[in-house]
Amino acid sequence: MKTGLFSRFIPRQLDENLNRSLDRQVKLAVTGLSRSGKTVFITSLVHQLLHASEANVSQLPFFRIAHNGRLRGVKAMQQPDLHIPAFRYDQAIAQLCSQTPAWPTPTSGISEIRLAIRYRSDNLFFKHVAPISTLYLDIVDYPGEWLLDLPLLSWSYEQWSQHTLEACQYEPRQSLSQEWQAFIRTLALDKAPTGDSIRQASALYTAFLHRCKSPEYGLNGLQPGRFTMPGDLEGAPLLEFCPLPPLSGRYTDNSVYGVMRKRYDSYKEHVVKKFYNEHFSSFDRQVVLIDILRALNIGNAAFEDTRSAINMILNSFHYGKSGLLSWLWGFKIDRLLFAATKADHATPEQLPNMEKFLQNMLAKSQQHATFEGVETQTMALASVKCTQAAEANYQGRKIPCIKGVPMSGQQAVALFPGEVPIEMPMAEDWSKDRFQFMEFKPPRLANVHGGLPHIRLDRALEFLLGDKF
Ligand SMILES: Nc1nc2c(ncn2[C@@H]2O[C@H](COP(=O)(O)OP(=O)(O)OP(=O)(O)O)[C@@H](O)[C@H]2O)c(=O)[nH]1
Ligand SMILES: [Mg+2]
Repeated sequence: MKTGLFSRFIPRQLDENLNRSLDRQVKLAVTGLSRSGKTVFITSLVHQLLHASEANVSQLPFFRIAHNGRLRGVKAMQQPDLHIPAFRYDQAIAQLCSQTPAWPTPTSGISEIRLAIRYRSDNLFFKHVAPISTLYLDIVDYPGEWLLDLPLLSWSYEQWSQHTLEACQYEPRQSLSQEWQAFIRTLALDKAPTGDSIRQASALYTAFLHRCKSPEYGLNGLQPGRFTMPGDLEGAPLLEFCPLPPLSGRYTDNSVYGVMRKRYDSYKEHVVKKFYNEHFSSFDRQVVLIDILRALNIGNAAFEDTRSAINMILNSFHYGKSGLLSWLWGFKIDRLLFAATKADHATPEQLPNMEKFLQNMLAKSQQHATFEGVETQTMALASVKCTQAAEANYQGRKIPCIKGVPMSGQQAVALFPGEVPIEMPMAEDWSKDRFQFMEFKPPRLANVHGGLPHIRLDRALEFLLGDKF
């Protein structure tokens, strides 16, 4: 899964690797399930950096290099992989900062951005030899659905089928998968497929995944990722297969089971491995974005599903300390930030709860990373703050609330969206309407160059990049 030794010695690769070994380049993995806030996070991060050296240093008080005046300027550069589309920062920012602000369009393919960050070194040696240094920052954006494919790399077709069919023994998957399961029970798995049974089985399976993904159920652990977000593979036969129950007897490659299995292996080889090798095999830093409030809103099943999907994905990354020869042996992630996104959906005094909740939710993954020598942090943040803190009178008492324009409305409303628990709710603690975290429109900004309003994005930047300057 790592890049071959030979390819490391072609000049451009060597140059890139040397830059990384000398701490002049950082590859940041922005990881998160679909709709967790990756594109908005990248857009806001780029926007904050591009404007950081202007008059608005007060926007990023905890990003030290900006605050102490050592940041000379930041520029978007041509990205290293010319065959990959550029991240459309300009489009996303135009949508966010228009007269009627809108959220960026959901992502349907891969894109990449490289930033050159110029700064004044305060290193005792470099200060005299090369007072102005440049750090290159590479970020990739992609649809969250595709992340769920990474675990497939270590699963055989039989293992994946077993995993999926086991999950379908529980609600809501059990009811939602009825039609597909009934259809595959009619197939003679060890015989050659008749008519277009393979296509039909895969269409029913895909329809099942789409139902699981709908806002009503909000499930995330849906594989293969391209079935619900095909990108440029829309309609390709590579996407026509589905899991099947185990077959005890012998079967040929031309049987239903053999054909499905072969397509699964091709999908892994041509889609997942390519995606992993090109974009996910070599990161230095990682931020994992999690929309815990949405998961809490939908209910127990969605919450458990989100938790297991994230833990599953985190197993696909390399964690540990990268040494001086890391360009030879492969890069590893040495800083990992777990971030609860959209913190502006909760009242400000709930932020510590959000952070503790996230710590409890991902305790196992965090412990694993810490054991491997990775520095980890947990943070509640908002890439774009859409609400203001306010107070409301309720039965003669003042209670904290937030004020913002809901996605479905035109006027600002004030509301108390609910208390974020610290511990994981037990199955019996889930009651309908316990949480009412609402989605908001982006704010209308008077001055775009002042930087987008945010919550703790500067702390995130400091944790992810601060030690590189
Ligand atoms: N209030 C608030 N809402 C946010 C914030 N970030 C994201 N959102 C909301 O979450 C939605 C999804 O954000 P995206 O950044 O597009 O999510 P994504 O992870 O890129 O999603 P995919 O591209 O589908 O994988 C947005 O359309 C907003 O409604 C934030 O900082 N504050
Ligand atoms: Mg996106």
